[in-house]
Amino acid sequence: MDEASVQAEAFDLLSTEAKDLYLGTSLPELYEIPTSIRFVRDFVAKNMPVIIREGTLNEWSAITKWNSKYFRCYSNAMYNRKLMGKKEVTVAITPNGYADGLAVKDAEEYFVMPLEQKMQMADFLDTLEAKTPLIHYIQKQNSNFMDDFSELCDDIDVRLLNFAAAAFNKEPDAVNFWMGDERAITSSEIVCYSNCGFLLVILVPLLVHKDPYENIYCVISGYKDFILIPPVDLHYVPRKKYPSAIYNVNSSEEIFIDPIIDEDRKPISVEWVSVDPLSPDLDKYPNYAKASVFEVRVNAGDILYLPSLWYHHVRQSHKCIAVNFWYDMDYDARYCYYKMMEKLCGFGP
Ligand SMILES: O=C(O)CCC(=O)C(=O)O
Repeated sequence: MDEASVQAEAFDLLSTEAKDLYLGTSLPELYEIPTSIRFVRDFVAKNMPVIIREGTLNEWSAITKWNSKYFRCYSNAMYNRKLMGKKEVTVAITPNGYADGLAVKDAEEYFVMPLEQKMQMADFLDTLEAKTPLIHYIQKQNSNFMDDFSELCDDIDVRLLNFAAAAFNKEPDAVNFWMGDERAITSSEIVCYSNCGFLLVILVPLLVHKDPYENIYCVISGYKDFILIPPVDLHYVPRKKYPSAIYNVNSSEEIFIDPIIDEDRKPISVEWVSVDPLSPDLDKYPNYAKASVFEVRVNAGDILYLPSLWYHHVRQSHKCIAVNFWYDMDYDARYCYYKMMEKLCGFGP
């Protein structure tokens, strides 16, 4: 057998063993907050997602309070404090809902990031209600909850998530607020490779991606539909380098794809997943059919534990509101094996 066939057989073995031994065919669900020991033992240690259902978050006042009317208020005499309506928040804007994703300019496929604009929360809500042609999504993954939405902090009692902080043995690196249009499909990835060989680390929202974070994802209103693929299947998920770009507006307020170039005017490239999980091209990527693909709806009041390095693709109901907590992953043996796998697949820098 030649080297490539041995390697393909080894990858298949990894995936079938994982499926048979621990992944199974559907994701586990719990109906109460686990102890941190149980959470570590049954899920974190196995790098296995779990959904905690039955309105686990119902004790957060956010569940009843957070809606357009509440967010539109800009002062509350009773508490003598400012509320959200006039607060400037950062909003991602795209023509197609893919903030980010692949888009074609002059017959070339680019990886395109969203246009980011600051606007008052009330104006953002107007765009959602009007379903404007340009798609608006609050999805800035820089711990935007702590800055743009600090007025809402009292509405979520983070002590409920003590089981996670104890399990990960750290506080979250970022707390992100998500609200947007049902046409938006966004998320984030943290690796970008410049063509000159330097590793640039930038935050770019992406279509299907994986994060170096343990993710505790809490849906407050509406629902989110996740498509999840485990990291042991990375060899079935094709990736490619694309020139990167960002949506921009011209003087006539028209949105266009603006390539991102380095100081030598060469395009900065980003490695990204080339398959669309909503309609995978199996003629082009037949191995993708062998991946374990889990689809799960996370409803208001539910928590999803999304372990580090799992590929994910996320859609949502209109005006869905969520908050998530990113805890830095442990860079342990599992991470080292993962990096080796990436190298064997020809991915990475
Ligand atoms: O809710 C979304 O749109 C994406 C969430 C996500 O990608 C993440 O939490 O890592």
